[in-house]
Amino acid sequence: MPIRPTDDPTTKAMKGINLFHYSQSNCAMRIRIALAEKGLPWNSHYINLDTQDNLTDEYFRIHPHGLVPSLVHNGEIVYESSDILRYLEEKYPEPSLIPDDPEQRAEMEEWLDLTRDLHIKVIKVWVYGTERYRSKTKESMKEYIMKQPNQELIDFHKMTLARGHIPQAMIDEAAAKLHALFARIDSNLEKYEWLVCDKMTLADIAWIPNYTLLHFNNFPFEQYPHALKWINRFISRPSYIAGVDKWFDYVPE
Ligand SMILES: N[C@@H](CCC(=O)N[C@@H](CS)C(=O)NCC(=O)O)C(=O)O
Repeated sequence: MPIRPTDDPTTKAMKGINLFHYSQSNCAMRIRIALAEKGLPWNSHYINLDTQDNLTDEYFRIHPHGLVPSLVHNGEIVYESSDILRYLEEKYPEPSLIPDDPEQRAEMEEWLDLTRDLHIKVIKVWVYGTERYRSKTKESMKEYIMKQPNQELIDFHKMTLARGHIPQAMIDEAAAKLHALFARIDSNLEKYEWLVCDKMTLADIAWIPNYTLLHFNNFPFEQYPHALKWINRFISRPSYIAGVDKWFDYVPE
């Protein structure tokens, strides 16, 4: 179980489920959806990425890279959205969000790992690249470089600030990977009702927020009709409304 050891008395004293999150983070959406699917009450700790709330010393005591989401559950810290999903499943196994069949379970794990491994290289590169978006300024980048230990993230944000932004070849490569992934998702959904079997699992919860993010940039989901049916079914679920839609209207204090 990926628990981050801590001696910090404030963190250790936190009771219940405490989620550190940001409204529009796709990584945070998956945790809010899972909590809603499991019907678990939780305390919201809003980390406003627009004002770099993630770079405070206080938040680094929880997340070693100052990213969202992170979870403090009865004083135990867990970060990385796929690990938080696994943690919640272990602590709160009902209703079950894992397949009964071991091969399908292995595939679910693969989808969880993929969303972690591809977050910067594929999802972020394509989203930021297609709209030439920057979430940092040259000024805010100075503080980011000083505090962020994750070199891949520093390099990514620096690239978005460079004159040519993200090179087109990288964006094209990310697009090709996304198409391959959604073709695979589509073919799975031709066989099953959900991504790895006929039951909703953590794989579905991990991947639906990638749809949320990509569709704002007009990723051509119409090419994947089985995936589109799954998307339409998912986005009308109460867990999606509570975990995603509701937070788009959130105004930080
Ligand atoms: N693989 C991590 C990625 C976390 C991540 O990159 N979160 C983004 C929001 S989706 C973030 O906190 N960005 C702030 C930054 O880059 O400074 C996870 O799934 O938890």
